[in-house]
Amino acid sequence: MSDVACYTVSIGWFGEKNSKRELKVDCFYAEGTANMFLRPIEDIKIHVDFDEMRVSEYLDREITTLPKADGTEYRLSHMKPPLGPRMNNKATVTANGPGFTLEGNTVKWANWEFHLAFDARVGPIISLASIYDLEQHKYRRVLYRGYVSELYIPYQDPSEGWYQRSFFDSGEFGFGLTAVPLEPLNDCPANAVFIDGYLANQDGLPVKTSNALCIFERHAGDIMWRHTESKLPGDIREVRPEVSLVVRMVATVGNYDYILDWELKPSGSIKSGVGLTGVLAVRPVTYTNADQIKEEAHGTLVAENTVGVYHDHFINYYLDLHIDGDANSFVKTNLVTKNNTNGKTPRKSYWTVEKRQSRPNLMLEFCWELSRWSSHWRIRIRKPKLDTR
Ligand SMILES: [Cu+2]
Repeated sequence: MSDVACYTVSIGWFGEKNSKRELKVDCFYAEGTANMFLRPIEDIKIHVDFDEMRVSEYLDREITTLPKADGTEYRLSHMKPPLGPRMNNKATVTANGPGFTLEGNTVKWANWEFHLAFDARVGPIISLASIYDLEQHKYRRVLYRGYVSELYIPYQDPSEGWYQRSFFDSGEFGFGLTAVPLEPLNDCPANAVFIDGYLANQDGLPVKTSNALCIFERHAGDIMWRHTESKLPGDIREVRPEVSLVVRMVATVGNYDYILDWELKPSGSIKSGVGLTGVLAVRPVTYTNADQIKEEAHGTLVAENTVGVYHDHFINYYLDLHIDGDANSFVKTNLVTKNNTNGKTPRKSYWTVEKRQSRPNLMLEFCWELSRWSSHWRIRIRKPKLDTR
């Protein structure tokens, strides 16, 4: 019994005329683990009337299955090798040097290993990204190849001089070709390491872009994972700080500056982001005040005689994921509401998840759309197609 911990939960209201000051008691079995929430003692129903201070309902005639304690421990101090106290240090190396190593174009940091390339068209390419599995003692592939494959920017002014303004910032200008030298301390933090980029010009001669890429550890003060357990004796508090490795490049395409970030996290996830900054492409107009606009302006009056023209930025990603090999598929989940009218339970509706699986072995192209003037994000997933190369 000393390993059993219980707490009270509210019982809800399902239309009863007279309800009591009653609570339900849920119990857990903490034997062999501190993760008691993974060992619920299900199917024992205990209701307590708090006005009368007595158990008002008790039912234990159901068969109870108790999930095993193995593999549920989260306290580093209680984990066996190769997990255990040292695991945390792998992600927080920072005191001496950059915390990662660079051999040729291979980056090793914490439990990650990946190849970094600089391409004339798409800029940074992350490939062969693998994460070290401490239990299996080997690297496991996560991403075969990933990059921003294209940006499509159609402006929405059909008038003369503007109707043809639809840009492919990668294909027409080239993210690598428009990469600009990164400024230490401003474009990248003090702990960043810079890498020069080399491309071939039209005569085949090498052209150098100094500080084209930077790599740095990000300690943003965030929490990767935490839990406090106060229902067990001697409060447990486990916290892992979020530390990640960022690869950054900036492409200045005309008036726009794109900040391309690839962020690798010790949890095994990869976060990619494109930051949009720079200056606006504007159209001069005769108006000085929005009240003077009578016909369609195809934009927003942002200053006297100045319209910021409506447009989108469609950001396309090439993501060839190889999570533990190439037998991957993409599953899209939707929430579906279900009505529950069988009378077996007081609960009348709930939602469930419907999953749709795409073809296996696919290459995904994601498309992020950012509508500049509506602060509105959408994610579209193109019909998957096989990578034939
Ligand atoms: Cu824009």
